[in-house]
Amino acid sequence: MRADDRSRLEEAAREIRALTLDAIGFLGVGHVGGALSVVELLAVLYHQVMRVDPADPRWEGRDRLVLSKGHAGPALYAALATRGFFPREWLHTLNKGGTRLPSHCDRNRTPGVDMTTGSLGQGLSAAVGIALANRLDGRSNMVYAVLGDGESDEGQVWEAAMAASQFRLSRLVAFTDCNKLQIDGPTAEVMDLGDLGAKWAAFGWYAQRVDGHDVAAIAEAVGRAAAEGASSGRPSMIVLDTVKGKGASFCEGQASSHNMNLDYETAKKAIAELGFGGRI
Ligand SMILES: Cc1ncc(C[n+]2csc(CCOP(=O)(O)OP(=O)(O)O)c2C)c(N)n1
Repeated sequence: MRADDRSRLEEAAREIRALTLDAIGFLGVGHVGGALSVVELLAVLYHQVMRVDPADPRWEGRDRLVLSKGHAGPALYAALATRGFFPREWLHTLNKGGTRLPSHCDRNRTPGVDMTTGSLGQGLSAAVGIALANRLDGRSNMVYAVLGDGESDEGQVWEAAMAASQFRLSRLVAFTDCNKLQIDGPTAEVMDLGDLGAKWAAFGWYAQRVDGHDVAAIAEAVGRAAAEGASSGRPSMIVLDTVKGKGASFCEGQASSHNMNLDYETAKKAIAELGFGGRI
């Protein structure tokens, strides 16, 4: 990746992180940890990889994203706002009455949200369905899905994995946000997933594992996934090594960041630490 692209994407990620903290801090409560761990991924997808049109969010030719770990909605809203899907001011309506930005993703409420999610385990099945529909319609759109590592305890994830492989969904690229923590503590203690990459490979997927906070590594892995799909027909899984609460010193790496009270002063301090004090 060119140095200017890398710094542009890193800046986008910093801004998405700051806006996510601002939105949750303004509300006072939310899923801080699992939102902050997918920020670099969302920056790469919405500012580099995905074909989307913010002026026409339902454009049929767009690539789709299913944020299966729908509790990370605030990070997706921040990414969509930076891409111009809606005014940044909307972020201060997060999860308030009448909002178009509910805590969990709702495709009928938010411009740019492609699938309603929040009930964990279901998103990959939806992504499989979208990819099959694209094929029937003769479209070449890519479909992306983002799963949590804790979410991967759900059996439905593995049913969808088998279906994607069986139907050779070459334009499906999924990510696991492997932040090693879930609601009840360390993933390894709740339900040890072992070598996730090996598991996905055993289900017939092309599996990679990269640093989920390195924008260049993510973008290059997505490029390899697309090339592999075109040549072998296999769907792709990119396991992202991430840190829950990444970039917020008050909660980084802590299981308690999963869903926490966040007063606005603490949020603003963390935003200042990111270099955005007074700028958002
Ligand atoms: C079917 C279902 N069961 C339980 C929940 C409650 N829940 C929300 S987030 C979460 C933990 C998910 O862990 P992980 O996928 O690792 O998320 P992350 O750490 O990335 O936030 C749980 C159990 C849910 N949303 N859906």
